[in-house]
Amino acid sequence: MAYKKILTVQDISCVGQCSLTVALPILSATGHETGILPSAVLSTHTAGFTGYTFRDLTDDIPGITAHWQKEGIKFDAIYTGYLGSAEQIAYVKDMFKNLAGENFVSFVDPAMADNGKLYPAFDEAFVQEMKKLVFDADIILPNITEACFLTDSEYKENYDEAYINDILDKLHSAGAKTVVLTGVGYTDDSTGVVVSDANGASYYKHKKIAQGSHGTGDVYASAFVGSYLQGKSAFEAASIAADYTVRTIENTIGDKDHWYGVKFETELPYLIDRLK
Ligand code: PXL
Repeated sequence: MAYKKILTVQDISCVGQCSLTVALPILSATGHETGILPSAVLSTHTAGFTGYTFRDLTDDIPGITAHWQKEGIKFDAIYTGYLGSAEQIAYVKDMFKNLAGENFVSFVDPAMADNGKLYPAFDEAFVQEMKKLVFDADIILPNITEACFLTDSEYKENYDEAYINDILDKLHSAGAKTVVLTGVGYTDDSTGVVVSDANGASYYKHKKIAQGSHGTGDVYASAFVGSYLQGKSAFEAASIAADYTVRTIENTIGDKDHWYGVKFETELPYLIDRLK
């Protein structure tokens, strides 16, 4: 098994099973050392809760990274998720340069939108900054909504392969290397993921669970990053992460009180088994 040193940059939603409270356990379960850089601290995530607190940690980041540089700390990979401000995007770009070890891989989940809409904390200025980061990264994991914002494409609920290929072409033309496009479904009862790079695109189709779930983008991206860094190809990692995420959703539906996230913890043994 590989043992990589990863830095993940995303928020701490203290309650709600997303971002760091999902990424850290999943990356640990996939066998990697994980350093964290919290972008913000929220009492809960912003999808469905109201009145949450939000402490932006942008001003702390330069001091933290400067200390790491002084200590000579480098990472095999950096994986970014939900960021606390547009200003943080430039800081992350610097991290890709200053904290990169040998054979470094950067992963960006442009966690900013879903279902055709930006999350409450973000605006068009954030999208413009995010464009600078995604086209600098080795692997990006947008959902269709995020891919539309990144390529100035119209968001559609119903679409065909030509629509998806057009978005992928635009992402690659703008500089994207490997794209893992999530939530791509061509039938009512299926969804899937397209992995696209300079050699072409492959589609992994899987079961769609009717009920929408929060935090599954973070579960998916974390499982992908952990699996990829275990030496799986992007397509294998995308398939493993998809199968794992489906299981976490299936594990949660039926529990009405658990509307805010998925019970990903009890499926970790499955993910670990898939990596053996
Ligand atoms: O799962 C994405 C995410 C992460 N962090 C915060 C969020 C969301 C989605 O809404 O609100 C704070």
